[in-house]
Amino acid sequence: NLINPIEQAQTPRVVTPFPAPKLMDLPQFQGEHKESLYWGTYRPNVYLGIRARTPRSLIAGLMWISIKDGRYVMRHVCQDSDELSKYGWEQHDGRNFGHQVIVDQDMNLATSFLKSKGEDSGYGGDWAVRIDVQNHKSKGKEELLTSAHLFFYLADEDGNALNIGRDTLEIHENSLLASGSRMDIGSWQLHLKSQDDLEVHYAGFKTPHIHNLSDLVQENLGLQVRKFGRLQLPDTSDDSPNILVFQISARTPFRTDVAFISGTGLESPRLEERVGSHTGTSLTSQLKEKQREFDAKFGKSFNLVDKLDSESIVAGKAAIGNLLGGIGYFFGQSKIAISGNMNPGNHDDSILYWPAELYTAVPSRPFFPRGFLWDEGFHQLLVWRWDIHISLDIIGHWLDLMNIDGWIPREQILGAEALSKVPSDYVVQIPTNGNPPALLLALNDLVHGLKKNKFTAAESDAISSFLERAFVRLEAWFQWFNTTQSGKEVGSYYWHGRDHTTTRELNPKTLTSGLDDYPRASHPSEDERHVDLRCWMLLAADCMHSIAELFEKENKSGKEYGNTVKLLSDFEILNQMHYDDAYGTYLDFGNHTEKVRLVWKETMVGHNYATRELVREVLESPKLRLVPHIGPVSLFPFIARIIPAESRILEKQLDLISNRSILWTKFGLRSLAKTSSLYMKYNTEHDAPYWRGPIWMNMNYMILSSLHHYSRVDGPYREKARTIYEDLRGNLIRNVVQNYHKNGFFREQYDQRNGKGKGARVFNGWTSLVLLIMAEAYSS
Ligand code: 6A9
Repeated sequence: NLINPIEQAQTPRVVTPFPAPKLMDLPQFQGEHKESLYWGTYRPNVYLGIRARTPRSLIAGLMWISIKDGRYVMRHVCQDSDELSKYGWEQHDGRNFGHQVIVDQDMNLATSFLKSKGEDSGYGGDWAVRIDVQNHKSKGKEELLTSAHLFFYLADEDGNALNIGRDTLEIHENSLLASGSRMDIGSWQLHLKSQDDLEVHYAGFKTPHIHNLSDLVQENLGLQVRKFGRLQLPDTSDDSPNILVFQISARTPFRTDVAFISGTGLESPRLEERVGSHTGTSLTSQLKEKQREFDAKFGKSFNLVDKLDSESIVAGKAAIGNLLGGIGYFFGQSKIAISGNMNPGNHDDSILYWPAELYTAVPSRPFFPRGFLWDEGFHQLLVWRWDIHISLDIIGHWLDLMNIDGWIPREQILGAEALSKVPSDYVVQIPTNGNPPALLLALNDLVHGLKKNKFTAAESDAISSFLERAFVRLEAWFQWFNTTQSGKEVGSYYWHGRDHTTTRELNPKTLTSGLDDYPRASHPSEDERHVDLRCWMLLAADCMHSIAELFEKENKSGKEYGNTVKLLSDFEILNQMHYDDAYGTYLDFGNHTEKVRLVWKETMVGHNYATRELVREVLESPKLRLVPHIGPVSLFPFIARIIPAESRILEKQLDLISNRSILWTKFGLRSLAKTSSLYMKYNTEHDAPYWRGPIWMNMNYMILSSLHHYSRVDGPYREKARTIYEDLRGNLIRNVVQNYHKNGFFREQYDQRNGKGKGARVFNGWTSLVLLIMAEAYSS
């Protein structure tokens, strides 16, 4: 996607791509690799959605009818308000296979996905979907529930016309549902097979607005009900439809297989054989085989045997299954703020980033089905242990989103489907704002793995050539942080972009840090020093140094990184800048007062109206000082392992972590000390505490990882670290696993008072790190 020079002259700098060869153009991402990842369940925002990794794909998906309060409702897009008691990929290998279980009131649906490449297959191979439908009880609802209606659709984002199979009503004689042809894969056919007594109806539509598919089907069906009193698609179509929806109705229980076959020779006698091998008993045995392979690979990758009970292992499989099954492919353009007020929700002007692809895992299918920069770093800690090539592909996509300044937008809202989930105030990305370079956590693991010869030859080659090409981008990324986020003093940093004008927030948020409302200095200023960012910079410098070493780039830049590492890991300087002896921990520094509160004020609007609003009252002038809030931020030097093993400060940190009145709970560590003045405080009238108490898995994982480290290096506090490590590990696993089995889901955070999951449901982003905790897999 090179921009021609004339266009480039007019392109604002902020939307100019970083001028270096793209990672995704590396040979390792072409050819067989690319083809092997072509089709997949890459639409995590719907309960079951398939597409190819191409900007305008043929997409497939599933809807079904459920009954709520005596009314028919359509299920399609993952929505919390659907109140499904369970859904998610209990197994998924990120490539060719997945098995999802869905429980919607009395209905149980299981959806399996299988992909394979045969001799005759078109580009990307063939795939099959199996849907099993059962009723598990039907108290008094017998009549409504003994039959079920599924809607399987195909839609061509490119607008290509799809052909309807010869006669869907005679599906048992002729399994063909639809056919067509595309540039990418050639001719294709969709077949449906079932042993059960099914009825199939269809509707065809021509429209470019594919993200509204649920409405389209619902309206069409509603019309049929009103006109003819039947819940049945009309068996008619617009001319040259690019969307075909097939209604599959049957008495429960039933099973149906859908096979997508592509390539030449679709008219040949082999076709029937190919359909056969993607459906029925042949599909059953292939799915069983894939299931076994998944289990074996799970065992090999995470090695949990003897460590844990079977309940934990089931949850561990769901952790990786859902993370991999949640990987999506997106295409579109971010909106970027260019001028004026840089605060969220207050953007007069925005421009579009270049059209870009993103292959990424997502934090949560129903709530946040899109890419988030720092979340992805944590996701990759799991993914690289499962499949290095998928992981490099994901990290490569992210690094290719870097602009000429070395900036990567934090939240990626690409394409109409993604956009439809985000309130307009939150769409625009601010190019002066950062987000932790957590992708380096994963890259750092890979670099160390390379040095220790942990990978196969093919993996090592892939990682090396990746790092070699990534290096200039990583340098630019480092420079972006080092120049735009630096503080007044050498070796100090702060998250730029906090709002110093707001009068509403009890403590102005720091969305950039990823820890949103975790309290910082009460009055944002240029004098701030954020201890977490300082430690991220150490990690970044250290990672750059290791990569430079690897390629013997012992030149200027390699040395500079070495010097930065020295500076940022200097214990004395760290202590001078951030240590508070009274609290025995590390703290932010800034213009701060503890004496703030929210109060209701009446303000006049014009002459007649008075409105009441909650505003901040400052009861004492702030002054430059250490900011006495204790939480994960205070523990970053511990996380970064800067503290020497024999230091008394290490003992103090361990005491802080294990202190029940401060951070410790039976369910994990709080995100803010119980003793903090802002513990569990609302930030505005509507902004409930988020990182002000509840337990978050990513921070707990990082702290646990360091406890593990200090329990293995010699020193006077080794035993102490070991005991705390084991207790914390046990608490985290027990609570997440119990919640999973009781409520069916992983959650965004856990209540520090009773362990209950809260925030977004189906949060299989970094909460999945519980699997690495089970496996005791940490960075070296
Ligand atoms: C706002 C409102 C439906 C918040 O997991 C993604 C991020 C993390 O990166 C961040 O550290 N989450 C954490 O503090 C979720 C953020 C969602 C922002 C979307 C739009 C949506 O209303």
